[in-house]
Amino acid sequence: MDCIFCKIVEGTIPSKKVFENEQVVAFHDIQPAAPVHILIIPKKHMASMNDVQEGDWALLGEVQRAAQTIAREQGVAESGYRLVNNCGKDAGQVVFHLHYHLLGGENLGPLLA
Ligand code: IU
Repeated sequence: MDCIFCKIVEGTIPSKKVFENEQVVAFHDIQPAAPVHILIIPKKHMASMNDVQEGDWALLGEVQRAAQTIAREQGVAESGYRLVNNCGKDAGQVVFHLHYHLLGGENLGPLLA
């Protein structure tokens, strides 16, 4: 599988991991767009939200559970943060392994400027 995030899951490509359990991994984005910018991914490969199967919804719940934990650990739970999934070309998705961006650490401004 030629997927960079699968390689991060396997550990064959290094990353600065901040969270890992059986189903989910989270690591620092290499090009942070905010003081806190963490990518949270299911270990299971799925290209985008369009590819989520009926049996995967609990897994996405685990991704969001991880986001809650990571936000606390990164110190942004109280100040606030944004959890973003880009799905497909028009949203600017460039890595086709489903992921959520956890962004915070500053006032992020309106989502749609
Ligand atoms: P997007 O939602 O697919 O547009 O976001 C992909 C993100 O993955 C983007 O913010 C990149 O900086 C980030 N990223 C990374 O952290 N490590 C990598 O090896 C690669 C991309 I390729």
